[in-house]
Amino acid sequence: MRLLYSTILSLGAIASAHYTFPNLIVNGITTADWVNVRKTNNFNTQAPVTDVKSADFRCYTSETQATASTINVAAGSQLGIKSNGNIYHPGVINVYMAKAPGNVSTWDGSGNVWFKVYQISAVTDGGNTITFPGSNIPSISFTIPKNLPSGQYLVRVEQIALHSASTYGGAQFYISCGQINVTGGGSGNPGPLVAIPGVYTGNEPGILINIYWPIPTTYVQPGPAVWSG
Ligand SMILES: *[C@@H]1O[C@H](CO)[C@@H](O)[C@H](O)[C@H]1NC(C)=O
Ligand SMILES: *[C@@H]1O[C@H](CO)[C@@H](O)[C@H](O)[C@H]1NC(C)=O
Ligand SMILES: [Cu+2]
Repeated sequence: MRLLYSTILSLGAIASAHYTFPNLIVNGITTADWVNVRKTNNFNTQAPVTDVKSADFRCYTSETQATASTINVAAGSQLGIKSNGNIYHPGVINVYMAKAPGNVSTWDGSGNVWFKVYQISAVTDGGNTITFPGSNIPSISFTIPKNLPSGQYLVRVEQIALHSASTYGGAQFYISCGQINVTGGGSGNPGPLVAIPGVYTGNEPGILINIYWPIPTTYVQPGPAVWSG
């Protein structure tokens, strides 16, 4: 009986566990938890942000007030962002970056400064199926554009979990901001630039959506176009 009870308890813990993004992967090496990523409010609870207009929608650090150490990443190389578990909820991924005017450690990322560098959208086929290639993966990896100007940046990942997104505020955002120093960059002009929060209203067809029934015929990825350099 006791065994059964503790099994049920731990199943409950797993079901509500969610996930965070505490690590970067630079030159193939995974950084330690919350060293190069600002420690988010949910480092313990792993609970998502659901208010796209809240201050925490940017880096989710209102309680921790965290900053991080800045790690060098060469332009043109791969940057990974790792979850503390499988990214198991069905959903899509966006990665945004913003260039700090000075020391990124003391910068809050406010203003129309964010551009999108990467996304993993949903795959649809006109209404038979919808699949999520950005789910059930342990990490996200993308190329820092070769002609991105050198300097210090915030890198913000969001996974938009869509399993309960059919009512307003139901989409769950799993967010982290890392701090990187891009080296050997170029003279590109990243854009379009958006503010975070501000980029979404919560009514976007890719955020307020029932992914189960009827199966969506198309999917519109939230946010601006990816700047690929
Ligand atoms: C940036 O600010 C942090 C926190 O105040 C400090 O520890 C770090 O030395 C500064 N880095 C540079 C390059 O000034
Ligand atoms: C960023 O990289 C440049 C070029 O290697 C270096 O001079 C600078 O000190 C680095 N800044 C930080 C904050 O790491
Ligand atoms: Cu969850």
